Amino acid sequence: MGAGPRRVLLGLGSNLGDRAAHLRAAVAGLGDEVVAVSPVYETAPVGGPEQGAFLNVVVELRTAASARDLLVLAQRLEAEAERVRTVRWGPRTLDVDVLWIDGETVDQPDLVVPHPRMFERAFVLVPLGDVAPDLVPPEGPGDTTGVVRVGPLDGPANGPAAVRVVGPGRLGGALTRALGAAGWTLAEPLGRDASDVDLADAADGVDAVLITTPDAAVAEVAGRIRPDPTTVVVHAAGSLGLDVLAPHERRASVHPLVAVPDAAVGAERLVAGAWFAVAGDPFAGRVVDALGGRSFVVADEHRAAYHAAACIASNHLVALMGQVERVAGGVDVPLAAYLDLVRATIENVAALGPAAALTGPAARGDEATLDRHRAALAPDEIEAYDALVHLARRLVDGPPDRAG
Ligand code: GSY
Repeated sequence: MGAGPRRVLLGLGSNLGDRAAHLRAAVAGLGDEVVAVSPVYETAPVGGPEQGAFLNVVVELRTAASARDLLVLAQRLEAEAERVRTVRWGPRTLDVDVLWIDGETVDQPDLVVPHPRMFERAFVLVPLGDVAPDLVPPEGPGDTTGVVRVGPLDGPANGPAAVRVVGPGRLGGALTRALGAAGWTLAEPLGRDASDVDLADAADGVDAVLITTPDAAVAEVAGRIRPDPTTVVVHAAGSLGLDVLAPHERRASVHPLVAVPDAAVGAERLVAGAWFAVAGDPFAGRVVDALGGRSFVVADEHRAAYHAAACIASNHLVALMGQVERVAGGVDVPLAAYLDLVRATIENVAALGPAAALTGPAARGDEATLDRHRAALAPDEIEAYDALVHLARRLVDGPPDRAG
């Protein structure tokens, strides 16, 4: 005979795609046995590779389902969220853990209840404290750094928001299109030539103001918006910290690692699973979720280095292609002839990492070939050529010994 209904606690987490939507769908899939859902918390990832922040909730059920039934249900919900198990502990659309079943312990190869790590994890213990405080150890949830309350799962903090874009250039236009397509309300945008525009009321009647002006104008534009403690002021500048958004209380930044040649192409790329650097208010995560993107947090003190890497990945690569075009053009070979090579090389880097993807004379230490190249190059191409040979050698030699 099966057990009667008893209290069950499940831990749900998502850090891929529209995280709040995945959590909402999972809770809906649990049906009318759901008794309580904790608020949503945005939480720094624990374990696994570098990955974006999670949204976590704990759900309380009253159910007669067995422990095994619950595991099957959890796996069905994960499959419905199209979770793909590629990297162990890696990013996932949905993770459902059976945390606790009143009066029952299970110790089987694929199912251990209580969940063996639940009492070590603030991303479990904090939401658990909202729905089942009796299960939280008396000493509390421990270090809760990186666990930020977002709001109720079905509350306004997780649905489509109303935003105003200030500075509708290419990026502002792309964000306007992409967020509009995701069902967000876009208030009348305010021009990027801010000097003749009254920005004082920009925060009125919206959840957030997105400042997409050139970086140099962000602080000045933010300073002209009348602060409203309920409205988040967000910038999209890669190299700037949150300090430039003073005097606003709720500050965030959302920087897409996306090339935006124009608003239409940018909008397409923004919703194609793009990566975003985020910081500050959890509203940043809401923007990324609405776009179905992936995010990582970059603290103010690391912004400049993060942005330098973004420029190397994009602008410097373009500059290098300019050198390819000049050198090849000098012997009447078109740039187009090299582009499949470039694409395949990027694929190799993605699959193997830069060091293993490196081939060619610098990787082999073939000095005679490198000398032939130098002899063939125009004098004003040699400095850049040698700089890149130097970088290739660093990859071959491995990381420098920083101990000495
Ligand atoms: O074990 C659940 C999946 N998961 C999570 C999670 O849900 N939240 C956070 N913050 N980190 C995590 N690492 C893993 S694995």
